[in-house]
Amino acid sequence: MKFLTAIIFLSSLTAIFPQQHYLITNITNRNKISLDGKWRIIIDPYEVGYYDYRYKPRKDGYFLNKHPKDKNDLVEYNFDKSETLEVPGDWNTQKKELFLYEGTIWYKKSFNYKIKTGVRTFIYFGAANYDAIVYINGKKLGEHVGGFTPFNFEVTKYLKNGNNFIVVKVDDKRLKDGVPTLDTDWWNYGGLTRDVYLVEEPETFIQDYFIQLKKGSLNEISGWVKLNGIIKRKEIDIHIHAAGIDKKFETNENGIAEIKFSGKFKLWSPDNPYLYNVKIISGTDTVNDQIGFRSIETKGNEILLNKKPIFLRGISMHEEAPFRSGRAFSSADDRTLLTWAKELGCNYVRLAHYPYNEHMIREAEKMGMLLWSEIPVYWTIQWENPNTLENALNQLTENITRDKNRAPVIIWSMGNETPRSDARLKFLKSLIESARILDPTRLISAATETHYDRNKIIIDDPLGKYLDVIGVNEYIGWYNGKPEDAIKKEWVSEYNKPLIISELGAAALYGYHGDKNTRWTEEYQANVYKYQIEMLKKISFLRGVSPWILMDFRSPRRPLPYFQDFYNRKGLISNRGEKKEAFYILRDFYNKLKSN
Ligand code: GCB
Repeated sequence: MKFLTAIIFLSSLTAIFPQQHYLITNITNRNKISLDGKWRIIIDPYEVGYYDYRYKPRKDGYFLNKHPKDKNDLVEYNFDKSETLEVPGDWNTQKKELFLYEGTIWYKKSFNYKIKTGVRTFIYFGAANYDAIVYINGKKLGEHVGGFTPFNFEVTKYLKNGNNFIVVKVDDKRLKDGVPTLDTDWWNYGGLTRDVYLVEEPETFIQDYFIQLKKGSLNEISGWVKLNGIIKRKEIDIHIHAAGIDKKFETNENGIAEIKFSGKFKLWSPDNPYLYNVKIISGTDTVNDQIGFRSIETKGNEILLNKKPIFLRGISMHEEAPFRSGRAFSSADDRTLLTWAKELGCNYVRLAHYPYNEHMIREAEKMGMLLWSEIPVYWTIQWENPNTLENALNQLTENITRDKNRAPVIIWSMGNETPRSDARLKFLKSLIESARILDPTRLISAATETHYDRNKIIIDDPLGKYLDVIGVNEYIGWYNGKPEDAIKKEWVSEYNKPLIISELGAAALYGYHGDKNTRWTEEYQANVYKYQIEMLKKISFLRGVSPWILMDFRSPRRPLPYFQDFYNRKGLISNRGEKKEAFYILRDFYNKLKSN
């Protein structure tokens, strides 16, 4: 990219997403103080802490964290005498009475702070589902919408020496114009579901950067570094000791430096997930990151990783904690899930249907697991509503901003099973255009639906034209037809592009046995997998598959007593970690593919 093009590119980012340039990336390696642990909470189904009795926002809401001035003063709440919840963590699985709760809960945390000169402080939330309004010492910092992406606010001028308090109003009411909308097949886990930190930075600091191999190249790095602060023109040093790189660049008056250099890199791949320590220095700020370099492209029907064709042996996931069935929030949760995927023979995981915790991406990076990363544009959202589009764009931007330097992420998915219409196409096209500006190196996909003409399965969704890889969900043998129908199907595509079957599957209750025609038995599920595998082998343009799903997960759409009990049972592993028969069938298929 020529310098001028880089500037146009970077200013177009700022123009499209003016509010987006606030996110501090690489939180893993930042200088931070954890605010995890117990937070005081007030459950507020009527939002009394926010609205007065005329339903107008109150000036003296719960965010003031008031205490009576004297014995005559009326204050009808008290955080200090209230219950607590653990952060990170969803509220539904921490208290029985909150299991089905959807609404507002106020969180409060007090902490001691010592003001340091020359230090700017930010509060950073890994995620809050769904709408969060954040206050510090009674002052509003801002609001964030979207339950699965990080956000931060600067708090420097609001902090005091000694005791400070943060109040967050978290509301997880489902909304018709939201992203996702009212209807999903997963639990609406509410709360401060991910880590919360205070991040300390110098006056001018390295806020964000893009240091990746240029599309199609195995040795040229192309990207940028962005400073945040007053002294904008500065020198930037980039050291990659293990690759013998030591380069200097200069930022422009907007604090942005274009980065370009070549090197001989050991390439990151599932077989060799090699990470370089990349050190970025600017004045008094130094940021380290562990970055893997690899290329990802398509050519005709092929997906090329580091220029070589690859087949994605995958599995879909939800961000659901193994054994305890709540929102997963720790590296340990994520390692368990990824280890199961490895045992299954996977080199790839579909992180459905929303952005996961940064821990998941970092673990996959170390373990060598390729990833599909998605935003919750799910089923039927409001395609014609500009606010819904802005919301989706915002979530997409935050997801890409956070993970654009992470090697395992190879695909950005724009959504799942969205019904065909002109308005939907326009909506998704604008997401795709933005994704390509934000990250010109990765592949774009979406999980689409096909149409059936007797035994023909036809891939002709007009969205396909704008995707690099076509994702298709199909449930032959569960929602459609009989398991054995799968082998009669002939797949045809209007696009000369790689296909990933992004979902297939059937449900089974672990330990429930019977003949292969009996629903909910492990035998039924295994039989679906057997026929599906036979079908997959015959699709010449198939380059990956991520069956639904690694582990049983909670869903309000699944009330059938005994078999479901509010779990979607399509897991190859139960919510208690027990492997069903179909697990071994898929594992054998993957093992054979590996040895080919
Ligand atoms: C789908 C959806 C997924 C559901 C799954 C099911 O097509 O993409 O979110 O959970 O089917 O089990 O029905």
